[in-house]
Amino acid sequence: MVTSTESQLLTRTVELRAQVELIVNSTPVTDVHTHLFPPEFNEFSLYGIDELLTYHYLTAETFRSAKISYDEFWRMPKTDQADLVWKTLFVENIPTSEAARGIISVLDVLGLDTRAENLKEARAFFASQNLSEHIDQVFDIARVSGVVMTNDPLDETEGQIWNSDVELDHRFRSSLRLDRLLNTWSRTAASVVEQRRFLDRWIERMRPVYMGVSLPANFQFPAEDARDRLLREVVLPVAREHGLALTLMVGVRRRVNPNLREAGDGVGKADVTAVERMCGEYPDVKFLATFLSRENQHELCVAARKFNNLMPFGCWWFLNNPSIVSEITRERLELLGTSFIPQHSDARVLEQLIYKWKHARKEIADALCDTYQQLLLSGRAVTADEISRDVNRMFSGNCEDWLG
Ligand code: RAT
Ligand code: ZN
Repeated sequence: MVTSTESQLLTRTVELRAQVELIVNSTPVTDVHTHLFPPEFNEFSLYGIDELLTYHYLTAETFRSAKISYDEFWRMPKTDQADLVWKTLFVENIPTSEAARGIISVLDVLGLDTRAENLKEARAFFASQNLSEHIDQVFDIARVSGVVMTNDPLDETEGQIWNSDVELDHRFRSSLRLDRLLNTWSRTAASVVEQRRFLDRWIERMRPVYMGVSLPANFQFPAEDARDRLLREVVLPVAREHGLALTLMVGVRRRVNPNLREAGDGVGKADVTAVERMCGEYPDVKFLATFLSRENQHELCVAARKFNNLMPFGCWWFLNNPSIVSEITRERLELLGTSFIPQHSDARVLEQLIYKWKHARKEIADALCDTYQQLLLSGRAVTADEISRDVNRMFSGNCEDWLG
């Protein structure tokens, strides 16, 4: 039981640990990068057991154990795919991977059978939910105060929804994804003036909290290519004019195995100095950065020490495993204090918020406990108030500073 008052020095390990866990588990978080959408976005708004099980992290794992060809799998209806994923990863095997354990955490929190032979009970549960109440419940359980969506106005269906004057639930904020603009060279045929107008128009329409792009492992800045020209002549000036941060997600190798479809992307070690140079050349632009390769994490911390317009965020995609989240969070605390955003969920399906934040909070709490414990051994105790200040900064303060 936690007995200390907010301002009392926590000099005993048991009390310190209890306070850190209490605070980390109860502090609301702003989720700075997701692929979630509110119900007004129709087929983009994903929830329920079939969507959870056909998440691309799990389809990739299923192909490693199920005896099925790619074509056969993709020809199946979604419910059959979900049945196969369940049978393969949860019945015939123990769900040890992070993505598989995530499903267990979700089922458990929602009071569903984690050892079920089939999906009957889970399907009935999700079918009986009122979507808007269910969204409230999930946000509440995950203690997520708001999420940033990933919005691509060049997607025809999404563009139409935006053009229909959709009213957004305030918990879903938008971000303008620039992958097609910056990574698909055909669009670069348009003039700089047209490209700027395009961005201005969508910024006006969507009111994004940042512009974002995922970049390949071989990303360079400066570079002799169309992306460099677009960054310098279109994106960075627009970011400056609108006071919008630019989010860089570096190190993805797209379609390493196209047979896996959405699950077919890989990772590559990138050059952090490219981001350093951009931060140095554009000191009046704020950058959020995350790298996909574990090998880039230390260099990213060092770059952030050199450029205070650079905010490292999240343990992205293949890094979102407890052992790596723990390692990266500890490294960041040691090099950056609390001036970073420890995690984003990257959730695509609503209920993933539950497990991604539950698992992340555990690693963040453990890392913070050890940090304060070491500080105590060095001669400085902390209070519950001070812990709250740190956690609020990491869970929402740093983010809001960058999103403006
Ligand atoms: O983590 C993922 O779900 C990836 O497929 C990507 O969406 C990645 O997060 C991205 O935003 O490009
Ligand atoms: Zn993403």
